[in-house]
Amino acid sequence: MAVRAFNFVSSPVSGKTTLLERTLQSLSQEIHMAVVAGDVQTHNDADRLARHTDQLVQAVVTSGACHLDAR
Ligand SMILES: Nc1nc2c(ncn2[C@@H]2O[C@H](COP(=O)(O)OP(=O)(O)OP(=O)(O)O)[C@@H](O)[C@H]2O)c(=O)[nH]1
Ligand SMILES: [Mg+2]
Repeated sequence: MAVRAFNFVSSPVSGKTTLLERTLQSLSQEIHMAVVAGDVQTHNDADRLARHTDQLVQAVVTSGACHLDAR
């Protein structure tokens, strides 16, 4: 099975989570999508996204690191 992955990284408060919320609202009935939500401190974004999909929304709290490594 082919899995396509997109990595959204941008400045704080630039609209990443809003873009993902709208994408899930629009396409989650047609396309199987899962989200891994990385955050330096909280799982607030994962909680926001979980309201829009029953697909896996995994929060990774990095304790300060500003990006997720693939592993
Ligand atoms: N005007 C406008 N506001 C937007 C847009 N997208 C998001 N916002 C607003 O910008 C604010 C931040 O949006 P988020 O989606 O939480 O941004 P984020 O990049 O996930 O923020 P962090 O996770 O804190 O880095 C919210 O108040 C959104 O409603 C947009 O396209 N236009
Ligand atoms: Mg966010």
